[in-house]
Amino acid sequence: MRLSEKSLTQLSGGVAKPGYDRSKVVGSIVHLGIGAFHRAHQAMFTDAVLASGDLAWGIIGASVNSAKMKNALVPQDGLYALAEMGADSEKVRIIGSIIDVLGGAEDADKLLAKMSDLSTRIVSITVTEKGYYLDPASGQLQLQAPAIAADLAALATPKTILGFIVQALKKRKAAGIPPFTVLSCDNLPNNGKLAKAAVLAFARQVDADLAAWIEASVCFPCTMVDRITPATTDADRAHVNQVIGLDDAWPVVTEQFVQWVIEDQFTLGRPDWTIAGAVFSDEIECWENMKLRCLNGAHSTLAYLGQLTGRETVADAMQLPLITDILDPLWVEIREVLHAPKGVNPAEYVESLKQRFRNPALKHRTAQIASDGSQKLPQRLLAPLRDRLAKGLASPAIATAIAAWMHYAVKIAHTPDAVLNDPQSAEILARARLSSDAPSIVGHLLALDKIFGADLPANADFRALLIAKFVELATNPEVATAAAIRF
Ligand code: CS2
Repeated sequence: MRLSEKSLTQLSGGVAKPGYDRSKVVGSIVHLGIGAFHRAHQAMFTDAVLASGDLAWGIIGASVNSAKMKNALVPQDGLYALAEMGADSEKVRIIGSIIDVLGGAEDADKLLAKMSDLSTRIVSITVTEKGYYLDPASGQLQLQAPAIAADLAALATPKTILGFIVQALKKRKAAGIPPFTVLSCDNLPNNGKLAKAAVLAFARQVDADLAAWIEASVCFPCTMVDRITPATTDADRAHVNQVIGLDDAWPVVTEQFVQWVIEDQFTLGRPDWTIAGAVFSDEIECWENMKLRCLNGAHSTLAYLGQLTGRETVADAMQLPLITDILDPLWVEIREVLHAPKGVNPAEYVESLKQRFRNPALKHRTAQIASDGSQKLPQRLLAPLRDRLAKGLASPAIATAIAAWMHYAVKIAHTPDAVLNDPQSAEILARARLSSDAPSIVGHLLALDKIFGADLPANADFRALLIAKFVELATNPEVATAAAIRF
């Protein structure tokens, strides 16, 4: 029997479900990018707020270019199972905070109308790094990107999140309705500031007065979000459905750890997410940098090295001494230039990450994390690298991690039918194929200025170190790089 409001009475014993009256929940948060991460994180925090009796904060989830989630969740009245997996225990519960789901072109008008309405107080976002259309190295909005250019030419029918946000704000301004808060929950440093920069750059192309109004009156709080949430597999679906005793088309499997640190700046109020452990803080930059560099930087390193050594999951990759012997010094290099938040011991933080990465119950695929390297490397690995260069410190472990990304790209470039999942794949693969000689391959890839800027390719010492690490990986018998490389 399909999971739904009605079938909740048939739920297996011991599985928690919403105890509040969902028909009384007011939809005041529109979430753009309703994937597994949002459902494991913000929707879970909001569920706790509703359970505390404050029914003012229901979520309308949306995907601007796909109806897949809508088709899975609408027949279930927005309900889904969240399985929180520890190394040897699991907790499964039903989350009720998503009260409607919109998706794809067919719902574009409805989504825009909802975002333009006074009832929408927060527009939260998880669209991954590439959804902001910012150049990774410079942070400039990619006005030439076809999707952005198309939205600017036909703003009444937007297709990107920037188009939706700016058009909805334009309508609110025209109707005298105060703006919503834009709450970025993506893995970017200063995510609120980047969201603001992207929205303003877009709005300036539309109307200077509108841009000035947005700049003066819209809040874009920064947030640090953390919960390791792999894409749901068929095996996860079968397992969770067996536990709950009902059919959930798209359950979420996540870890037990969760963290959310938020800057407290909201235009039209906010839920009390502290009920589920969220923290409001002014120290967001320190929290974000620690998480992006220590967790995500190590994650990307594990992903590329894991892909080169045949390790399918993060937990598998953590078992390989070759990889942990690179990760340990990587964390030291990152920590040496880290400004940790007050009261946090970075060494303990890193120890806790090791435990989380080793969690065997999470089948987090290295291939999933290896995607979108062009968007991830700058904040995860190149930022600490630049901090170290500024202090005259060498960074052999960070260089190894970047060399691993290069090998990953080169290997895909030389494997028939292999796909590099990255918005810049065409440029990366073309460069990866230009030469088979190690120093030239490194040189060609390092010249990708949208990723590496102008400073890193110009640094002769760093380039030499990177070439040495690239060769070191290629000559290691445990590492399977492309066969064609010459030294
Ligand atoms: C991962 C993140 O896929 C990736 O790039 O590094 O999704 C990571 O699992 C989350 O940031 C954890 O909070």
